[in-house]
Amino acid sequence: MTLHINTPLIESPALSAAAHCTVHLKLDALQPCGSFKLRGVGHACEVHRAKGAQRFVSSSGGNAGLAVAYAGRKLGVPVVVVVPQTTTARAKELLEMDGAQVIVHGGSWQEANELAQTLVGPDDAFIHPFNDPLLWTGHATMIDEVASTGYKPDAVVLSVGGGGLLSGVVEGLQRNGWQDVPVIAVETQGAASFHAAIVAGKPVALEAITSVATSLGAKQVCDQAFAYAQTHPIESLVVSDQQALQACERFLHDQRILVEPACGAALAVAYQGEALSRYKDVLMVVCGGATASHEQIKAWLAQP
Ligand code: PLV
Repeated sequence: MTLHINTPLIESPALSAAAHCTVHLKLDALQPCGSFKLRGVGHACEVHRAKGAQRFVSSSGGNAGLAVAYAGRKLGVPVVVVVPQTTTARAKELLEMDGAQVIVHGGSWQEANELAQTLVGPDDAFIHPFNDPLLWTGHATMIDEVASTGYKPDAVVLSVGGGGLLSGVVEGLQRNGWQDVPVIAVETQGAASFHAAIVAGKPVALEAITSVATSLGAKQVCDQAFAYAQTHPIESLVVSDQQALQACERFLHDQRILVEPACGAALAVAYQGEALSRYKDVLMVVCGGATASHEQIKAWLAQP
């Protein structure tokens, strides 16, 4: 038994037409908490509970926090989530709906995270939003599920925030013998910390996050994501906020599923037309995200 579910893998005629190649969607937007995060977070929470953790502490006002809240409720372990002031009312409402205690602190994830660290007692487990091998091992199940269907893609497209999803997907590719399958790692301008690491030759901190895709807003990627860029074929792409937002709108129209701009970033690469046309068949990781309403996405799109 796992906390995450085995999500549908479907071919999308609409995205295939736009991308000039066959596009398969791994629909992790359909996880119970609305994003892929439950794979890694659920795995980490189960391991910590088995070791006797009495409480889970998280520092994410985003989808990682929602996954911890869900996992805690399912495992009967209390959860406290420290969120920055920038966290949307919707995200707080979802966290509380899952029974988590929400503490608002600081102007960004960094400050919320600092307070969260001080709350971690000897019987608590801290669940990091992206930098933890337990998380990556859980995220890798996404590729196990794809491989178990007998389908092998020519490339995988995904979004990068702190690099946990990227690290998990590469772990999954490698443990299924798919070292030859390249990954296209997509970020938005203003949240492009993986791209900055590739340019600098080492993980570096961005001065600020200026993208609306706040779920991609880790100022620096984890070392593992950068290390994989040295050993696995990974291409780094950056799209604009407008491209990510338009991709959310088109995806809602095409597939009737609402995702965050964080996920729209990866989708935008398919909707751009040319970027994927050199491949025959591409796997699109629809990572999801539950913290942006459709009204919010429309309001962002209307901004100049
Ligand atoms: N969101 C993290 C980290 O934020 C969080 O705290 O929820 N797509 C969605 C919908 C996400 O929520 C995230 C991460 C990502 C993609 C990127 O995943 P990562 O951080 O593992 O690269 C800063």
